[in-house]
Amino acid sequence: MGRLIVISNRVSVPKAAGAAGAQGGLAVALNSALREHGGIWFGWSGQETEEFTGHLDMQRNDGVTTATIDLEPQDIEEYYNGYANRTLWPLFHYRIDLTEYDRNFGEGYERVNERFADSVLPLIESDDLVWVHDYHLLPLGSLLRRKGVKNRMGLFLHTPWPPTRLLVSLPLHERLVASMLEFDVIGFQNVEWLESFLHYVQKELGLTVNPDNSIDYQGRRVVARAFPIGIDYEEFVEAAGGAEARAAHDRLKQSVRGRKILIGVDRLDYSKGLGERFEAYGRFLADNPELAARAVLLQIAPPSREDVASYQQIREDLERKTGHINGAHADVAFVPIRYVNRGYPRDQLAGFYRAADIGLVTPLRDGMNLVAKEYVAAQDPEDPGVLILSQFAGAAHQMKDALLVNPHSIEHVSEAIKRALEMPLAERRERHARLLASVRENDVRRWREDFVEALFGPPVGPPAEPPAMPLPAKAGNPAEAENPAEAEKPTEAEKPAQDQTA
Ligand code: ADQ
Repeated sequence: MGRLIVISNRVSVPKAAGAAGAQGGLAVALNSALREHGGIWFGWSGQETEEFTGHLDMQRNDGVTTATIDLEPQDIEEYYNGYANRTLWPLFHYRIDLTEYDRNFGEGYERVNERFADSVLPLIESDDLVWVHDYHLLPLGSLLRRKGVKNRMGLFLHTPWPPTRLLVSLPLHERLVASMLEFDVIGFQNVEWLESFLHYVQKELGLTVNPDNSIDYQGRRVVARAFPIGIDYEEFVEAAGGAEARAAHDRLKQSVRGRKILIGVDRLDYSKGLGERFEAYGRFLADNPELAARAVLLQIAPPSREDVASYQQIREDLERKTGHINGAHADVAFVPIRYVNRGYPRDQLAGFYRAADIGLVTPLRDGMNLVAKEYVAAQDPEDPGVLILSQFAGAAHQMKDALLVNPHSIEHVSEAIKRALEMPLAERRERHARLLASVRENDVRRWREDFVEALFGPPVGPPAEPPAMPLPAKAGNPAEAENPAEAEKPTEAEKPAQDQTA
């Protein structure tokens, strides 16, 4: 059995033995996969160097080997702050209004992907499985193929995949997506993003999608599938029952003096819908003065990507909105929104979740959203809180027993808050039991086992049919890839598809 080579933008070096609980769920899952299969986790160190040397910093901690490289300031600006976070991130979250198309970003993105490929190449042995993560590294498979890598390679996208009509606004989109087809397995969070991808592949690249959603491309078969990510359920439930969590729970409960608690926990990102959430809470306060006096919203939102202007703007916007709502509804002994810009250790977070009567998870668009799953896992099953979840979070596909809301409608969210606060215990228990069963079953172990199994794959045979049309090496002209006949056909999105998330 081959080793696993995990490649992602950043690498989470395992903490020393005994401190493993301090890591995030995804890092824990990938580290446990690496321990099981052996292998290496490769990525950017997060550090700057004056001139790129390709020097690999290899470390071994707690049974896992990591290899990291440093990047030049220009790389960080154009690849990370630029193409990844100012072009692809907003575009993939349907925000073409925030998407910046700068040629230098595109060049920096390709340059850094090339640097990743050159640096990781010597680490890959002949029967290793290569597992690449996320939107930072979409062309990496193709660059590795060009350098002679014949291994099975997979890509998992943590974000949504946008509708074709939005994606075509990206210059050289055909080239980017065609490069992804050098992977053997392409994984998405749910069937909605998968269908958007398959629609694009048919309509813009003129390729045929087989009934099992595989794509035959240049003599190989590419598997495209939904692999919904989960949390480390065991670890989280254990954390929620520990002393740290109990202390955090009690501290929060005492501080609100019998009021109901609503909690939001999100990176400070415009995709998380925090502004709309605050407005909805303001509406709830205005429309329900009696209930309002008995509730408090705790919003925990650590800043992220602070070098990008749109992230500075959201921070200012939220500070203004909090001030406005608190100004209108606070009195001398009570502030309706507690807005906290910092991170907390996972066990404390688990305690806060457990203390909260409502989990308010209302992103405008989210690949999955693990906070929704953490909130459910942390509840007391005898007296659980209610999850209010955006219908536009990937998690909504699996969590139909939440109160699903349209986060753009402040009335809808405000009414859901009222309904959650008044929900009888029996209904809360029933909904929670079903949500919990799904969170437990679809945990992060299952996610990575399913993906690794698909990556092992059946022996790759010849494709059923030759590719529908060869792709131009550099598809710069959209008209070249247009195939009107394909556009007329029913798309995969219109056919019943197997939803892995069901
Ligand atoms: P994110 O956009 O970061 O991830 P999410 O899935 O919500 O979003 O994960 C956030 C994680 O950070 C959670 O585990 C949460 O507990 C933690 N976190 C958030 N705020 C915190 C705080 N103040 N203190 C401590 N921890 C905090 C991307 C995609 C998602 C997808 C994940 C995983 O955008 O859609 O679910 O990857 O694939």
